[in-house]
Amino acid sequence: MRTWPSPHVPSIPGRGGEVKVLDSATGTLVTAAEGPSATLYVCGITPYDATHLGHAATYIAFDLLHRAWLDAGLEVHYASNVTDVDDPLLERAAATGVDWEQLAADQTALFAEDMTTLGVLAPHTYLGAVETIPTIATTVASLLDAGLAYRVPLEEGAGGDRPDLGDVYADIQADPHFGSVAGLDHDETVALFAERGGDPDRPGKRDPLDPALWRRERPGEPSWPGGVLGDGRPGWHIECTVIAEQALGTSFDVQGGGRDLVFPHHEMSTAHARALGGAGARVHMHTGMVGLGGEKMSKSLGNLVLVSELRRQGVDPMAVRLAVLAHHYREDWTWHDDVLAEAQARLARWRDAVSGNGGPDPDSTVAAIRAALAADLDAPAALRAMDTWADASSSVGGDVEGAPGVVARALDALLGIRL
Ligand code: 5CA
Ligand code: ZN
Repeated sequence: MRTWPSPHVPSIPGRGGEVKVLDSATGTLVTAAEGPSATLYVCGITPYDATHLGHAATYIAFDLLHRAWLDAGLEVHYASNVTDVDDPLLERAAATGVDWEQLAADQTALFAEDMTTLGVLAPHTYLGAVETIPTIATTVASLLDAGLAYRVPLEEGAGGDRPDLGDVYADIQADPHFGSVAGLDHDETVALFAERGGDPDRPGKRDPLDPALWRRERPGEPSWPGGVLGDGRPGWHIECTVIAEQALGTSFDVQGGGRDLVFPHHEMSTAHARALGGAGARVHMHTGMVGLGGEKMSKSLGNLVLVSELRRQGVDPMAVRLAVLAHHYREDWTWHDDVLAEAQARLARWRDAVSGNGGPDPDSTVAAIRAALAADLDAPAALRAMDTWADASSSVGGDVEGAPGVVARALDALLGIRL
């Protein structure tokens, strides 16, 4: 999958400290990566209705982590995926009468444009589900061989010319550590599983929570050769397990996404990683949900504000980024016009403050921004530090020559805000 061009990260004097983040699996503050390298997997989009502000907020949050790691001198490997075939994408294409591949291609391209304008560093490995199908099929076959997965008989009409080969499901009871990510009890999880794309009532499953690894061909659905599995397409969770493993190895530092992915997606993809003999992510990070009009902003509800629509209206993408950064990444918050207006005013104040040659001493401001980011990516505190510098610059001025350039480069490198 072609990625977007990464923005340039200016080099700034000094070095940031070790980055600590809240591990949502344990609820504790942990070192995000021990170094000297850092590995990050962030779940990518399912390409329809992209890019709404909830998506933007999630990718900007992990972009802060990426930038803080670079500033601390770590060598970062960032991987992500595009779920370019899955039930919700096919359902949307069918409902709107468009070709599913065209929908996925158009929305993936739009997402890349949005990420570019928002100044998000591109992943180093960026893989679509479709292009990864051969590896996923081999992996699922290996889980069947190991007795960690099983076949479920198909309904009448499914399975093409090999209806005897069923769908394949993972056996979660075989995993003693199942539950390590979300920490929910079994009954809570069954309800969530049904709500978030799972099929607890499918006859023939050993446990209602067992997730699909391979779905055999169905009339009207796309399918690909699956070798011993029979033609079909991959399940969602195994897609991320395989792509993360291919890019980063069987164990890596951080897996991230929005909080709606904690269960089932990250619970299941981590369980699959263990079934394959790895550990998956050492740290799990989840962003809060951005809402609109009192509800989570979501494609299924249709209450969306799209980044591309704001761009079309002439809104500066840096104001959108600043509006997102005014909220801590773990916070749930609501998008409304005031949030954008405040960010636009702030951006104008900052631009004004860096327009001269001199200003207040920048060093303590850069140090405060670095410290805020190292402490669980506290972007709002970083913005307040810059506000303090900008206020001082406007009210009392300052005589440090080149100070505006220093703070502007630090904002660009650390927060991705280009003034
Ligand atoms: N393709 C899968 C992940 S493998 C997927 O969840 N795609 S998505 O397009 O539905 O979401 C992409 C990312 O945006 C996910 O990390 C999701 O948790 C996050 N996200 C979706 N809605 C919101 C929201 N309202 N607020 C914050 N993040 C959100
Ligand atoms: Zn994922």
